[in-house]
Amino acid sequence: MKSHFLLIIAAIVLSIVLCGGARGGLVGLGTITANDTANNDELLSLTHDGTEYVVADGDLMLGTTTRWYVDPTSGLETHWVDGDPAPAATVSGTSNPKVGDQGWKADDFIFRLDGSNHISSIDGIDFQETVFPMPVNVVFLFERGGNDTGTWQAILPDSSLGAPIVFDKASNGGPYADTGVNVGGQNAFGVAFTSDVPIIGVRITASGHDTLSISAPIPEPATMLLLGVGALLLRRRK
Ligand SMILES: [Ca+2]
Ligand SMILES: [Ca+2]
Ligand SMILES: [Ca+2]
Ligand SMILES: [Ca+2]
Repeated sequence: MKSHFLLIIAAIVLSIVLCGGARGGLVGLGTITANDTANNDELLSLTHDGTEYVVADGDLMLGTTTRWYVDPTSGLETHWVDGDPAPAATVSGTSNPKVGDQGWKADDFIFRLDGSNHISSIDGIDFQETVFPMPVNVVFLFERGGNDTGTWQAILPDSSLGAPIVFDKASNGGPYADTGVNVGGQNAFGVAFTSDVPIIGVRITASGHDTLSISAPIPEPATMLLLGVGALLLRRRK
């Protein structure tokens, strides 16, 4: 049992060392249970890769989501602090930046609350980042409508970014799956982002994208150890 465990560690460490960088993928996430009413919608559980994650059992953890724009004057990636006035739109083709649809509204399991959609919107701006308190290798996201295009990137333990992974609208063959939960006139669409190396978060560059909820599984103790070893190795390689 012990040597078996060590072999698994060795195999994972080797694959991380040999791997040039984070490789990931996006896969639709359609099997969920939720409270679905006219004015309040909330995730209760989801299934991914044969495992069920139940919110009430504490199977999922939340991160910290922030919204960003590229300042047209300085060219710098700039954090739009929740509550600050809206910057001028930096991306055309989507609606204006939304003051009220702040990052923290992605960091829960609520899709709609008391008649208002409960989203982090990157309408009119460049990207959104979510960072988790410990390394993970899969991230679950629900988006209103599944009708945006853009890229996902892993945020690695040394804060560098993985290669962009392009996604399309669900109606155009994109990876989102329709959960069937009606959130104020558009359904919640679910997607899982998987990585073959430990990541501490994700960047989503997709102006117009509205995150209802983003979460990740709380790793089992053995997995946590492996993710921790992998994260350390990734950091030391830099
Ligand atoms: Ca509903
Ligand atoms: Ca929410
Ligand atoms: Ca949308
Ligand atoms: Ca939007």
